[in-house]
Amino acid sequence: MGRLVIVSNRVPVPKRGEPPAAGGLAVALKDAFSGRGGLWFGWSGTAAEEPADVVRHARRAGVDYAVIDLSQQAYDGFYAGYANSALWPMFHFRLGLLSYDRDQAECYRIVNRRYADKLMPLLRPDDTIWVHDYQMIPLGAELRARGSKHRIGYFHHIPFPPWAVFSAMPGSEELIRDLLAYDLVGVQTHRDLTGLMDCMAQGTGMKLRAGGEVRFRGRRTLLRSFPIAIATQEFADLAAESVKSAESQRFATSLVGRSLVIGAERLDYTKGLPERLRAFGALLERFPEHRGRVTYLQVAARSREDVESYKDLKREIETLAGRINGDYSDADWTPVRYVGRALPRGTLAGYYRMAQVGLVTPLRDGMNLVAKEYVAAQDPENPGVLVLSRFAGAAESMPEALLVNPLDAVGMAEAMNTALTMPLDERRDRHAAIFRRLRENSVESWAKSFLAVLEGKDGAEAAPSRA
Ligand code: GDG
Repeated sequence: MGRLVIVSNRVPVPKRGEPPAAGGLAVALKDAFSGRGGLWFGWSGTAAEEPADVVRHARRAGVDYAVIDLSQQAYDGFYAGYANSALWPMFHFRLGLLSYDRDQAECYRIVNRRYADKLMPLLRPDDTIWVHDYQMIPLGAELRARGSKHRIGYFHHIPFPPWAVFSAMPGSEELIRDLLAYDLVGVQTHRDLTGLMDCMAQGTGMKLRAGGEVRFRGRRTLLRSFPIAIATQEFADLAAESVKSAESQRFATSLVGRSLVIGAERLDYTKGLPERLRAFGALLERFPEHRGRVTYLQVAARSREDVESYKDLKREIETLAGRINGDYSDADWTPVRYVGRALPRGTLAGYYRMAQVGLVTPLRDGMNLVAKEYVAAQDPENPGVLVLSRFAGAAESMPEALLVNPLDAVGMAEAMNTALTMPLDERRDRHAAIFRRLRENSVESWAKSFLAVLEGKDGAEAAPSRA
């Protein structure tokens, strides 16, 4: 078996003497490398005025890590520009926030070309290449243009809208052709797969074959959904341990017997934070019995602060939180506690376990791992209730959560009230059903099933055709 080569925008290069990264792709792909070794390639996370044109290496447990810097100009155009000001809003159905600039789009392509130039000499003929996410869509085509005959797969972590939305993007046909350079394109959910197939059919004018297969210029591309998972038991153990810490105990004391409602995410307009705050305000207005009895902790980790729409969002959230606190606080009770930075993973896990209600209410989300982590963190004997947006990919596999439309503040307030007053038996039943499903779908099997299809080893599929 050849090596596995992962390409992602950020590379979790392990630092000497530090434990491996605790979250994200590093956990998901930990086992995918074992037994075959590999290479993880991508951006260093550094934008320099004069980027060193060298690929920096580290090697750990059979895996080479290779990263390159970006120039400040490339970073602005590629990352803050086209990827996060045009692709990100479009893929999340937010055409009103889509800001397209031809130079930035060109910069995105130049960066992907540079990645292909730097990656190509590092490849061996029998490598399997797995490219991650929207920052890298053209990479497969760029590698093919340089003669790559490898199996190359692409996984799209964020939603995939139908053609009616996708085609609003200038250059949409080109993006579809880029995807056709891959042997396998994976998305998170059935809903995303429907969007992807619609874009493939309408963007190329071709008919799709049964089973999600496109043939274009002698190449076959498979289209599949692979819902991403978490390391459920590990997270459950982390939460159970963390809740015993002095820090968690201090937090519990500060709640003085009040119920805790929690939300935690990157500060991003797709996550529905203003809508959620308004809904919490509606809860206090319409269900006055909760006044003085519920505390809502919102953790909002900073993200993409150099993108304009994110700055506006921060101001809006601070204003809303301030207004609710102004309207309802007492001398000894603050309804909204707002932490505007990331908390350590263990701390967060403990707080999830202490919360009677987990609010995960994005306007759109590929999957949303917080929804899964919140359920994993609960005490099965006395679990909290997940209030989940129907627009999160996670909703497809969590029908026992209280599903809400985040645009309906009163509906969300009602769901919060239902969650806060739900009898123990019902909470246990709902939790047990979701928890069982989380354990059945491990993060290891997510990576394995993607690679099995890509490498033609899933039994049902023949190996993807070569160009
Ligand atoms: C993209 C897609 C898809 C959050 N706040 C803190 C913190 N987090 C951690 C969470 C979770 C991770 O960050 C966020 O993952 P999500 O899935 O919720 O969201 P995105 O970052 O938007 O991820 C998404 C995902 O890719 C994977 O495919 O599910 O739909 O948008 O693990 O716990 N971690 C720490 N402190 C925080 O304050 N330590």
